[in-house]
Amino acid sequence: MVDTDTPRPEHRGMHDTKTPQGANLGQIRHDWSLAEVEALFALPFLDLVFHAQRIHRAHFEPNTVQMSTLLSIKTGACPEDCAYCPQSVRYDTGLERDALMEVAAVRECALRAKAAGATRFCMGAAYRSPKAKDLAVIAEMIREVRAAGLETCATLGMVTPAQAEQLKTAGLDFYNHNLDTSPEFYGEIITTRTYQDRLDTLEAVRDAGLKVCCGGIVGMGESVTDRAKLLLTLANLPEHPESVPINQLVQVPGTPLNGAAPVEPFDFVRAIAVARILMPRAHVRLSAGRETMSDETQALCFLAGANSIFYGERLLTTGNPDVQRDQKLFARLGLKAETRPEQAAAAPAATDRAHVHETRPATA
Ligand code: SAM
Ligand code: DTB
Ligand code: SF4
Repeated sequence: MVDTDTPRPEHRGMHDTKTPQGANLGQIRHDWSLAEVEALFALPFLDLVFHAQRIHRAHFEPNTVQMSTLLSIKTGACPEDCAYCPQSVRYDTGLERDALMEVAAVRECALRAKAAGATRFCMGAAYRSPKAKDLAVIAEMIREVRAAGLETCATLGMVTPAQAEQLKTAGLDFYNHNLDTSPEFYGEIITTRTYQDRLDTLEAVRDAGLKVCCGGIVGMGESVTDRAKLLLTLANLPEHPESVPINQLVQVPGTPLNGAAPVEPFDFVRAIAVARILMPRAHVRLSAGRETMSDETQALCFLAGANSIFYGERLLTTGNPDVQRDQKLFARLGLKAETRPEQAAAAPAATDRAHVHETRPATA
């Protein structure tokens, strides 16, 4: 169990991150228990955010945010039944369908995203899993986006080990595939593929040498325990995802989850903070949901360890704050955009990794 005592002034320093088992918060671990993660969620808000921010500063340059731009390269008519998703063929959301885009058009969008300040370009397709002929075209898109000087990410549904290899060969850097929620709540949201299917795709992606982008959604009617179980599942994977998107549900009329009880902003911030504590080296992305979020809530998310956003006025099919609003927010908070790793060589991150130890379960 995590020590929930509020640190007294004379005890500030390392002591306030000790758990009764002696494990310091901030270690890279893959053996979290549900009780420990639930205890983090139960911490007083300020203690939780304090721990998250301290851990964040031990691993990342503070005040720096990675910026990814999304593009829907194939829109709508998806056979899956994800209850949150405007792109499922099963729900009448009035969304216009679009076939797979032309490579040249994708390249144009990538160049615009780069000019606006993004460092990563994420191509999303409304597939259950990609077909061979589409994957060949997407491989070409990946080559073009890479040649334009951007990191590449794709989210195309389930992939086999061979497909993951093909994407890696094309130059893909990251593959996004979310677990979305806890194994227990999952069946309330999606019935057309299993949690194990998702874990299998993540394994294929990891085995192919791709970086993993995997997170979930808050605000679908799940309990705090479900949020804890989602983050526990991610943290106890053999390797932590390099990128952890925490989405707030974007409610879309026509989807079954339209009208779900909105998330209390502090609870959303808590999910960000726990993700940061459990996965200290991951980029935690404040993902969907920013359009309706106040600047103050976003600032709390950054304080709680979020250090990545989707940048540009569209997510896949729904809105996102426009570039002007984000630039103004960054200026108000003194935030700066993260440069790509190779660009950052001259300015190493303020890391303090000497004390970091990996703790894995014997079976991992
Ligand atoms: N079809 C692919 C798949 O499901 O893996 C890729 C695209 S899908 C839109 C990627 C992720 O976006 C989903 O797993 C979900 O976490 C997130 N997402 C989709 N609709 C959302 C919504 N309305 N609000 C928040 N997140 C959403
Ligand atoms: C992720 O976790 N969120 C992004 C990205 N990965 C693909 C998608 C959010 C989609 C929000 C609804 C839409 O715009 O269609
Ligand atoms: Fe299809 Fe992906 Fe939407 Fe699910 S989340 S309906 S798989 S596009």
